[in-house]
Amino acid sequence: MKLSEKNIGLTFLMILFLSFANAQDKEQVKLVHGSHRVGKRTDEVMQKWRGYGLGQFIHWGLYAIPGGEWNGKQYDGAAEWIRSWNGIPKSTYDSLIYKFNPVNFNPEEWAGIAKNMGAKYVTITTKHHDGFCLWPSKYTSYTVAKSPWKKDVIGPLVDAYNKAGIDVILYFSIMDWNHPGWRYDIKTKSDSIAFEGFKKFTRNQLIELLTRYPTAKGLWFDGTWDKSWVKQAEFADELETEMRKLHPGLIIGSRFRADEFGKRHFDSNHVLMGDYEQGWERKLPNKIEDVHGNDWDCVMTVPENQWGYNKAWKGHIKTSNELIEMTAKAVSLGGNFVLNFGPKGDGSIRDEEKKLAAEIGNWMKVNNEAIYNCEYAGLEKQDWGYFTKKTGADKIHMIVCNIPVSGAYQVKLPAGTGISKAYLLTQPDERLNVEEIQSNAYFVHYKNTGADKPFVLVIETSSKVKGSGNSYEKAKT
Ligand code: FHN
Repeated sequence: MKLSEKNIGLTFLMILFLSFANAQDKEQVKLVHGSHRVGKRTDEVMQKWRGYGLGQFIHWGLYAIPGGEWNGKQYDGAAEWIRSWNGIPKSTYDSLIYKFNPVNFNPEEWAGIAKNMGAKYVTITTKHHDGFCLWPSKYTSYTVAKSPWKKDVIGPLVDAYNKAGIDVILYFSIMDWNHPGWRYDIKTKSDSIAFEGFKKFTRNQLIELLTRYPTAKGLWFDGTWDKSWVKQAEFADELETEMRKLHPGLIIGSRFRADEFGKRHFDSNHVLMGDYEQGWERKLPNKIEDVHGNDWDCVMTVPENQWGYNKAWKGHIKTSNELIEMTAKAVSLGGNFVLNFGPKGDGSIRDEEKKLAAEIGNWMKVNNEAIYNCEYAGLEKQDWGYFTKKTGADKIHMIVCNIPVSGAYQVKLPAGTGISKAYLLTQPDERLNVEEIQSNAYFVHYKNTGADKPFVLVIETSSKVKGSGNSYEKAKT
């Protein structure tokens, strides 16, 4: 009797389990061109990428020549989109190629500015939406080779940045306004024929880039949102496989391809497509749940939305303190922060950007310990700023962006963990007073009245001896 009761119980549990598994199964969409992997990449190249913390973005191309202005009129949108404006005929824009002669272009100087800022990687536009190539591509005449400049721009930049110890990622826009085969959608037979030609051209250019610049660590795709490209799940999937084979370790973000149901960034089973999430443009996540356990980077402009050089920056211009805080926030949530620069048409970098880079660099020189090779610390966010944790160590950084007037910095630790030491990053020999205020909650005391920039406190943690410390009674409510 007892046994049969047990059997009934077991059968019931089995049915419950099977129907649960079945329900789970049903939710899974069968995909041929979905994500290639569940979970993060663990190889060395990707681990290095994860530890960069801070990067630089470069938007440079023909659009830098008008700099957001045409015949004395200001274009309202982002300067690199000026070709799409009715106020400027397309052919007139395209003939800017005959004016591309950046006599002040100095790749070593650009790399020096990035290095001094503390950037560990750079993402450079090889070709933006206008289709103009900064390398002498064999597959189009719309390149630097046909400009008065005549020379490759990408090669010298890759060399200069690599020499400065900075890894290079190549930005590539799939959307190409200059190519006759580009379509926003494919509606007719002739669209289809034209787009087939465009696909071959795109493949050729990508293989060309990877072959010419073998030290590049990855490709940063853009202009992939139009229906024409979204419909190319099979082609894009095969191309991704081909590129990865040609260039082992290649890093590709979530913008490159859609699955066969047209889902972008995340496939129809909500799995990230590519090696990191590329959707954080001009915005940051607020909490760790927002990034779903994935790698990600945030790309950010200095004004509200200008990537290419715009003579007249309008609206709010971010300060170095804001950008440092964004870097801290990005790293505290397991991402990288990438700050955009839009060099001028003559190849020089505008003074405002140089100044910001220098200010961020001054901060990074003192505090980079809290940014490089750091990750999400797993602690509850506090109002004074951001926690980052050195990967593989028990050292936690507190990047202070809002100084509490009390001089008391709250920290909540997991049960069984205590603070063994607390100090200012710049004064490791002077211990700060740590006070336990509740179960697992502490104040680190540091009275600072003069800081005009974020600063870093460090706590070292260790396991607590059981039964040590005060006992706290929970409120009965
Ligand atoms: O349209 C572009 C824009 O010009 C710029 O290149 C940014 C950089 O992330 N990407 C596109 C918009 O997502």
